[in-house]
Amino acid sequence: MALLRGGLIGCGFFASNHLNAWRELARHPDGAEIVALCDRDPARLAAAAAEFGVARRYADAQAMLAAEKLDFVDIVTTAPAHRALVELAARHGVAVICQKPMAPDIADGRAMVEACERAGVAMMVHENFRWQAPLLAVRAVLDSGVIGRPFWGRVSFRSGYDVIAGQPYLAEGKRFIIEDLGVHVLDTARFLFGEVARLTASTTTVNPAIAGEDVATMLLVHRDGVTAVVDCSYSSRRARELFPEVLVDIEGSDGSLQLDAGYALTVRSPAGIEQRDVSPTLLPWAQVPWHGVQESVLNIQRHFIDCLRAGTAPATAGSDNLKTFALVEAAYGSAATGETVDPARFA
Ligand code: NAD
Ligand code: 89Y
Repeated sequence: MALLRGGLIGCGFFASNHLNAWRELARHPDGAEIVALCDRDPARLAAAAAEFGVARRYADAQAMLAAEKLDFVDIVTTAPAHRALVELAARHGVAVICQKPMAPDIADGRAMVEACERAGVAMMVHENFRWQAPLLAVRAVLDSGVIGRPFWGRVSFRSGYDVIAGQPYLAEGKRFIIEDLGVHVLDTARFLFGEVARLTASTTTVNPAIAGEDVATMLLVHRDGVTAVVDCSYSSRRARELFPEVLVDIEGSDGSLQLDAGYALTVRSPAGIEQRDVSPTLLPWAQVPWHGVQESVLNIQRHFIDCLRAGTAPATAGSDNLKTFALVEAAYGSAATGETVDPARFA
């Protein structure tokens, strides 16, 4: 079986994780390889090409798509560039992976999904947090039914890690934590508890050096009966720095589960109390503390290739991710007005 051929656009801070994962997937006969790279910054393009041994390089995505025979493009630029690049790929009939957040606003997101649907090309948003091993373990406990019907939950990300050092653009936008990180935590809430009927949010800015909000607390009433608190912060000076762990607490009709600091999963069910270490694998190219995120990058890219070969929709297809994006918009809307909102208003 031939490897699928991909072109990667955007060789910045996060792209090395995609490229390391692609390098791993190229070792599988039913995997994929990156045959061309694109970045408008020549130094970044040259560095990535040298590190990952990709000979074909482009400063312009249009030129890459015109010259290369690709099965997919992997877009790893920041959000302002996403719509134009997704639409370009759709015009060339090439499947797309687009990094999160899918766009600066949901109108652009809808246009991107429509463009791919019209062109008949697959589109996946690179929403990787739900592919982290500890969160997959939580989902498996829910699926097993041992804690019964969930009725309450909390999904929490609290950190003081300096993300601005690696991603300086995060300090500049009017929107910060909900758009950048909350999008993952809200998607995790959807992954665990399903769709949301009502959302209320409160935000604040603690760090004076950033333009957007760095603390957000959200109350989600899910359609299937779970009420969940979803909270995230980049201004938490806690005794133990947990970046980038997502903690989870769920109560159900027959038991409960907690995903605690250090990837410790505790499940209470009618059978008793079970404790397990659900730490992510430290892949050979990964670095602590990013290793759980890095493993999830490999997992989601493998999933995309499997779906492309099978002709099935990825779990975080563009149309699915619009529902997560609607929660982001609903959170900003609620925080601005103080009102509880139905995310369907934004979908
Ligand atoms: P970055 O600014 O470091 O890199 C982006 C690169 O894209 C730059 O080198 C820039 O020159 C290039 N670029 C921008 N527009 C282009 C265009 N039209 N054509 C060609 N090249 C272009 O950004 P980053 O920190 O690597 O983030 C990229 C994306 O990854 C963001 O959307 C961010 O939110 C996301 N991200 C995701 C995770 C995750 O876990 N899923 C983690 C970090 C970042
Ligand atoms: O950009 C963000 C992401 O997607 O995961 C963590 C991050 O790098 C900083 O918040």
